[in-house]
Amino acid sequence: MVRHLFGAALASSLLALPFGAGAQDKMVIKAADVHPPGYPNVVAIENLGKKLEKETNGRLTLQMYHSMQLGGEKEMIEQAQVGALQISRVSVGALGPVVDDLNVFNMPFIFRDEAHMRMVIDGPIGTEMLDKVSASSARLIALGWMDGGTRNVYAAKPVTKPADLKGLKVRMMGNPIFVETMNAMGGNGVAMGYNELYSALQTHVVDGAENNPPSFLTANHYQVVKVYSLTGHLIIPEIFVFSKVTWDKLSKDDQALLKKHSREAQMEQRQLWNVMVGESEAKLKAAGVQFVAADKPAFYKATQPIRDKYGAKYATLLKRIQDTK
Ligand code: BDP
Repeated sequence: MVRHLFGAALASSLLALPFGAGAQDKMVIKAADVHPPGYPNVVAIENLGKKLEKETNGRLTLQMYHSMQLGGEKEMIEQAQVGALQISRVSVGALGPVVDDLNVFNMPFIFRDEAHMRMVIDGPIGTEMLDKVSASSARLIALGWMDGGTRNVYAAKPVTKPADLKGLKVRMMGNPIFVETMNAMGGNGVAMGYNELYSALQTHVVDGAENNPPSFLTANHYQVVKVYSLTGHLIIPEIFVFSKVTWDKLSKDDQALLKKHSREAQMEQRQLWNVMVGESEAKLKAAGVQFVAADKPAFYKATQPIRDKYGAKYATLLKRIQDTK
């Protein structure tokens, strides 16, 4: 009887081994992005995966679900929160409703230019913000930043000044700050997922949207509306986050490895981004898209109420952002 029990216990513990949550187990890290293969953000995360695979002799591998296979960014964030997905690369715009601290980056005309934004995310403020996300109740570990360029309005007609937006329904990312920003700019902001936008443009549910040149190109929105007005109202960094549920199961060494390669991915995406922006602009122009200069100071002035409303609680941080040179 005793022998029998012992034997059974041994057999079950042996059986349990390959399926346990031990630190040395194999793991497939699922990553998701709304963008297609070849997009800088997708490539940088795939390369992070290749490094992990090499350095752990295949124990850790990464599988990329690109092109909105797992839905829009709201859905991707939710899946990472419950551990159905490990890495979500999303716009800070989409994460703002989950981690309010991030909304400081979601205000219009907060960064002087892209170089300024990069200095902020690469420096102490960037690190503090990643830590804030990880320490929040969002159940996400923030690994790194990416460049999301400058967002400009696109529609069937030029938008050079606030009056041009009158009566236009313009899709914005799902965050109240953006809808209010578009309303302040003179249009009617409509919150909608990126995954719904192409058909919304086609069916005139919205008249236009706003984004950087690589997204305008790769999401094929330029096939529907062909005027790209350089309003430059938003420069929003992007972020990639890791599911905390899964993170807590990783060994300290694996966590450190992920953090190290995340910083490298942040820098690699930057190089790819610089190239992609130039290529996208050329392709858009070749496809007949009209690039139009806009009265940025007028849009800056029109959006002052948004900075006043949302910026008050970030006064100290905003000063540090402005002082970053
Ligand atoms: C793109 C961002 C992506 C957002 C998208 C959007 O890279 O993360 O989902 O804009 O507008 O520029 O939703």
